[in-house]
Amino acid sequence: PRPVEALSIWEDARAMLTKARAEGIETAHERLQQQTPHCKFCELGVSCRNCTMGPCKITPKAPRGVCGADADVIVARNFGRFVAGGSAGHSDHGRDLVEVLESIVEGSTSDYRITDEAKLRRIAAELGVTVEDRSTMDIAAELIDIFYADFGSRKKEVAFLCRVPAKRRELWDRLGMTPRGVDREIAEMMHRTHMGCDNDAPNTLIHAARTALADGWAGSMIGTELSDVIFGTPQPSMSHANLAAIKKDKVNILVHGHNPVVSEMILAAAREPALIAEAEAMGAQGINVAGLCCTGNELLMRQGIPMAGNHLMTELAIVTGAVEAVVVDYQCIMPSLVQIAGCYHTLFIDTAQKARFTGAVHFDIHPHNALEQAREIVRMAVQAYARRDASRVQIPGEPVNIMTGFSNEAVIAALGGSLDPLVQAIAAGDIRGAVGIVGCNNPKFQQDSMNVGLAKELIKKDILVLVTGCVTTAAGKAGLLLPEAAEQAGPGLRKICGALGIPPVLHYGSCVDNSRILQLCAALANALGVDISDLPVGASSPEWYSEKAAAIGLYAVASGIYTHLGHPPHILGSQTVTDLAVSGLEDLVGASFFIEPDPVKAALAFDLRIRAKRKALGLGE
Ligand code: NFS
Ligand code: SF4
Repeated sequence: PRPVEALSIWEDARAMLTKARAEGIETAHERLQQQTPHCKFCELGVSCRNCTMGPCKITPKAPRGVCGADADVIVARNFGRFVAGGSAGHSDHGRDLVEVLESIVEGSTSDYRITDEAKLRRIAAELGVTVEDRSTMDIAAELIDIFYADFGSRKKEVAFLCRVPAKRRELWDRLGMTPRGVDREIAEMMHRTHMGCDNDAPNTLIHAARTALADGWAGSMIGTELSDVIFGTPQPSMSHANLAAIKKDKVNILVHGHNPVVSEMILAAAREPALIAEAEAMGAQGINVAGLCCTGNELLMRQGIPMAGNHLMTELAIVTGAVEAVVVDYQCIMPSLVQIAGCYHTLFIDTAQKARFTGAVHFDIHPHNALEQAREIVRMAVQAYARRDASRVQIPGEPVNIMTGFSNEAVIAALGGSLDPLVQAIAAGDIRGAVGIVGCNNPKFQQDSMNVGLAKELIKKDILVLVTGCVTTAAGKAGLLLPEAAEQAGPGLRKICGALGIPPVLHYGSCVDNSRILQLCAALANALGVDISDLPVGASSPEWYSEKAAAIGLYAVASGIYTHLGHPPHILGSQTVTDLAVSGLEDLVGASFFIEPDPVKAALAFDLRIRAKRKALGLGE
């Protein structure tokens, strides 16, 4: 086996990997080795299983599948479906928030309520809904119709395109990239990639971009905005991160997955005095809810709960032996967690009909029964505390403090009510540009080496970094989400952070919250009267693994944002598709992908890009 030092940059991860090995517990790292070498054809994207004349794979001796599809067509189709999968994940999550809002309006739930009425009204007004002299519920009802329609087929474009700079919208119209409806674009992608439909790789990729844009500017954006309306818009607050977020003397419940709908209820139940008293009666010092992955991010942003870890920490968190329950909703939940939980007293509880795990305890949670079910879950976790084996508990290290809660609303408030000071700081060159570092862990990389390495390099160059998703915990554990981290930044960024008391790396939320970054870029472009592609900004997903990350990368590029990936998607088997991704898209949408596994070189590429964009805007380098 590979030394644990090679697998992760973190002491807490290394300690738990060592413990897992000693206890005979297998993790993603061992399974990666079993799967290596991967199938070359799948890796290059040149295998196809879209019909039963195949499966087919492209080789020099067999350059076409049975139907005649060549490498370009097969790679484009596979990538198109990959992006559709990611867009579906984010967007179905967004739809779940519309359903919760509908339950609130219909009065079929009292567990959820509208927390930020002002935001609801602001969004409604932005989308052309009359808000004067109307009740909040009335406005909400109309908003629900608008958002449901965004998933359908009757619209020419999704609602939030009103936020997009005019130049960009014209470009999308011209290219046939304007997203009309979330479900429509996803369904059309499935249609196009059936045998004998879209057999022109560039054309398929244009639709892949449209599908991704439906995610970023509709599905994800609806998810973010309605989560704020229902659970509150994030405001800066302090919390902490790493496995020491798990407390030795408390009942530990980890919430994992993506949607705040269930995890907010778990937290609410865990804060009820009656359940805390039950925990104390069991000899525990209370109940501790900590987060994993994006559900963790959602609760961290709004409720300040600590983060136990990101994607590659999810298995290792259970290995501490101190977790009573892992409560999951959906996405990025390794099925292996059921087996690992089974090696301890840990309960693995699934809560969504669309994400069931064989061997899990299932709770069918809906808006009308959510809090009651959450109480039952918390009670089970409290009882599990009695079964904890103290001799197997090992919680490594000390937690690292982090600052969280940077919604655009909070940033604008911190800037004194408008984006002008940010625009001025960019114009003056104190902040030379901004890069969003987002996405995952992947056992193919030393965990968080790229995520942290890139963030550090960028802030040195006076480039503000925004993080979401699993990069959050990485940046947090590295101490970068603290105002003190400004000492590691270049002089300009250090000055601005010092004046505002903010970190040089801002936590912007979960992965659907990348829509906050889109909105910020659009607002900056509108303020300057330019297109998003003219801004000195970039995006990166250094250690990405998921279909969702591919969708994010593609909507970033299609929105005009230069985007880095630490390793390529499965497209290298087609020269046409690869060329388009890494250069051809530049001519079409004013941005492209670049692939670079070295964080220092990636930072240099961003630096060059930002220099060029600043120069074109008439700003100093
Ligand atoms: Ni984003 Fe969040 Fe993490 Fe990657 Fe998964 S949790 S939606 S996909 S692994 S960042
Ligand atoms: Fe083979 Fe074409 Fe069928 Fe794909 S669609 S499996 S390339 S015959």
